[in-house]
Amino acid sequence: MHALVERLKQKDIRALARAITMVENDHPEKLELLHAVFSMQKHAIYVGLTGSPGAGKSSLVNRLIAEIRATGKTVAVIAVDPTSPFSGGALLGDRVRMNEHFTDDGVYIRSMATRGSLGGLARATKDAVRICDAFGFDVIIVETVGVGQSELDIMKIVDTTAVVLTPNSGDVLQIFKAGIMEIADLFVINKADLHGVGKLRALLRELVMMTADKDRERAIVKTISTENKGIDKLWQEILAHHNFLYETKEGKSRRDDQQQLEVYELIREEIWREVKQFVEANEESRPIRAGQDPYQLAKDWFEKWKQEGRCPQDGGK
Ligand SMILES: Nc1nc2c(ncn2[C@@H]2O[C@H](COP(=O)(O)OP(=O)(O)O)[C@@H](O)[C@H]2O)c(=O)[nH]1
Ligand SMILES: [Mg+2]
Repeated sequence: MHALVERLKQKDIRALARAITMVENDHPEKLELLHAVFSMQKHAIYVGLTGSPGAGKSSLVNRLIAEIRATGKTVAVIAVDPTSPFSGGALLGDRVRMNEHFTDDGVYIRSMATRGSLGGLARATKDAVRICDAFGFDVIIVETVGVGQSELDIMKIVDTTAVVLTPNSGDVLQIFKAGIMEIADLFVINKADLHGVGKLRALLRELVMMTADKDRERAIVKTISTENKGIDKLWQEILAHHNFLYETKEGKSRRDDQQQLEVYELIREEIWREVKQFVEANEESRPIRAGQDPYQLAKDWFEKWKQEGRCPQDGGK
């Protein structure tokens, strides 16, 4: 472990890949690694791009990489596909679209896929972002398909979430239903070369007003990633939102809330792990069967764990 951390400090790219694989696989020494990594963080700019498949997220990321590199900053991209159990499929397409940056040392592209639970993927992605930060990348971009709860969790990792929509696709409704609207910090109308841009923009404006944020109005940016149009504006808006978070009182309190949520989440995970272990250790004598009242069972087991399980003989491990 110590050796791996040292190699990360030396900016060994293979150590970076290895470290991310460790969090992806929930390696037993993961927490030790993350603890070391946490103090190495340099606080990069964390950006998330979400939206329906085919909206043009990967094409946008590819253009953003060029835009960011032109300012001298380095970029890591984490492409997450919760719908795919393998790092193939859609991500293969992403690789092709981001191909031109493969020989650039200032760019690192990594895909992550579901190994265990979706919740686990969100956690692993967050850890991967921190590892990339500790490694020294200036900007970290997370790309994910916006379809459900796991994407919401994944997007909680980043500071600035951009929701990518396209004209005439009906994806606004889908994204609205999935609750993605609430986590959007800015909207991107990509494929602005297609018909229906005005209509989508009007709809988004309405939504932005309806769900008005008292601290800051959310921007709507038009892009044509195939023609490299609007990318500079998109990057400016990302930076503006980042500045809001880090330079204003409202932004600070928002980050505090975020931090609190993360701590609660980690506590929940720990408790869950312990209660589950306790139940499983007792299951043989008191099995859980189909058809039993789950509410009562959950209550009973939790009570039993509080009384007997919290101070087990092995010191709470
Ligand atoms: N007309 C048009 N097509 C685009 C634009 N941006 C991306 N595309 C195309 O949309 C398709 C899906 O793009 P991709 O970046 O893979 O979408 P993702 O699934 O959201 O990552 C590709 O064929 C792109 O070439 C755009 O601004 N205009
Ligand atoms: Mg993609």
